[in-house]
Amino acid sequence: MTLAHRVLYPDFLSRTLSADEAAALIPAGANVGMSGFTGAGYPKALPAAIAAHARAEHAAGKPYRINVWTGASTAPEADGVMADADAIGQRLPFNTDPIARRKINEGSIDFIDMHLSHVAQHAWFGFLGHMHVAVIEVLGVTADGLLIPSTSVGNNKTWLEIADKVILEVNTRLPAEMEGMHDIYYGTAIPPRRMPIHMTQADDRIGEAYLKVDPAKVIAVVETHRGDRDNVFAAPDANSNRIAQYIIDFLAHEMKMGRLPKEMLPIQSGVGNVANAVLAGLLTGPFENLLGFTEVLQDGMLDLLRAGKMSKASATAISLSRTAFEDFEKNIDFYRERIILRPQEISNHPELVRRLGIIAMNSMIEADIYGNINSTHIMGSGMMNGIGGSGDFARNGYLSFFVTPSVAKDGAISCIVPMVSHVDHTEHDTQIIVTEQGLADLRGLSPKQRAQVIIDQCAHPDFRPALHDYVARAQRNPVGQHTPHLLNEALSWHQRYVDTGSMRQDLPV
Ligand code: 0RQ
Repeated sequence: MTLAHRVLYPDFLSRTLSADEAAALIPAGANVGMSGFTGAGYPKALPAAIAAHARAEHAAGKPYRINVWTGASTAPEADGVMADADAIGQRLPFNTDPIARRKINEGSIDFIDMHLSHVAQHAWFGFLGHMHVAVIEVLGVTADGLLIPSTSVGNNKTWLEIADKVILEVNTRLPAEMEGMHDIYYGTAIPPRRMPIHMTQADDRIGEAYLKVDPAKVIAVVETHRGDRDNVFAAPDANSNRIAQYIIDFLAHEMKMGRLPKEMLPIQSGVGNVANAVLAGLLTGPFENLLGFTEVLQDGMLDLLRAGKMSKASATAISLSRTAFEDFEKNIDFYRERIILRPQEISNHPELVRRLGIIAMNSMIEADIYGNINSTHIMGSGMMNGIGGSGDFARNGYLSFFVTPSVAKDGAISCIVPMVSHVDHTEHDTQIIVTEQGLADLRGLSPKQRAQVIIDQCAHPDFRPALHDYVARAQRNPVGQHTPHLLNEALSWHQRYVDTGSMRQDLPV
């Protein structure tokens, strides 16, 4: 399909430029809002052109960096190429690209790690500064000038509204038949007296199928003909399967006890292998007519939809492996009836997460004995990916799970520690912690009770004695017996790892 088949608004066709020509319109220092969420719907031609432009400017002795705001992570063709060319000054709100991660941790990219539901509103509150240019991937433009969104919606609605200028990347490879799958809500406003969001079911449609843009702002239309990155997953390993089974057994028990309604509650699932293992477990589990209310729809949820186990899924992005995407394209009429893609301010909205009673499942780096969670930092200082949507769902969900294997780096690191080296989710937001060792249900427990349950159920046996010893000695500390700690030791496990390459106490410090 050519650009002329996708862009039916004649005025835009006359604004067609090459990616290089369009990149040259973005000045150094610009705040640029890009589409893209978890490897879906990101611009594929402009970032490489921006990187080439930056290299040429640097070679001529001119500084050139732009600030890149997206929905969430993109791909090597976007974050990767721009970071490699030192074209990114500031980056928000989430990143998984290894080159960008290295530059963030070296200090050459300023990274702002934000709750994904906050990004759009903080931008239109004016908290982040002025947006100069938006670069948005779309699947087409209607004869009326409305934009057919791509495989992610993310913050595109907001970027199109607040940017001075807009560059549209029209992707002629991704299926135009996605038209009608999106639900763009235009009812958000600045306080005071905001209206409630009228959604009472995860599959309610409350908006419109198209994004709007002021045609006067569109300075370039660029064609691209490439699919999203291949979001491939390893098959769930033994640990992931055990974690998944604990969660499924727990949900079944909660239902039996009358603490979960018979029809279940909508499911949010983070990304990664454990998340996919839980979804795979649901495929053969006892629950029917499931609903998804999540941010990223991955292979596991597509499987549930195809099998009829899940009736509808709401997300802001559809991020699939190549094989799953082929199935999605082939059966697009089936999936269009069952998938709703919304702006991330809605897919992750705390008001909706709480009202709908979402069951939230997210992975973490480490938890401490009292239930504080670190989702983002390695040894307190190095950034991994960012908090993403985990906080939007964890604080407001009906049930909130955090999962991890009990050890990392071949057993050198305990993922259950005396005190987390960075806090993303406090003890107040954590209800259930699960590792391959077991499940700790922390609801209704005091800090001291939580410590016993977390150590006994979730810590690896190799680290349990040292954790119990820490707690026992902390409980003899006269300073405070509510959340007993030994401040001079609380982070010593991390320091030992930094010094020796292992948290194990049998190694010399
Ligand atoms: O490092 O690759 O160098 O070996 O951390 O660990 O076990 O592969 O875990 O891919 O499931 O990611 C929390 C990062 C988990 C992810 C996190 C090392 C480990 C490895 C990755 P290597 P795994 P996963 C929805 C919700 C925040 C955002 C979120 C994440 C690497 O889930 O980014 O939840 N979450 N979003 O070796 C030091 C420890 C460690 C450790 C693991 N305790 N100390 N290193 N590692 N545990 C999605 C969005 O919001 C878009």
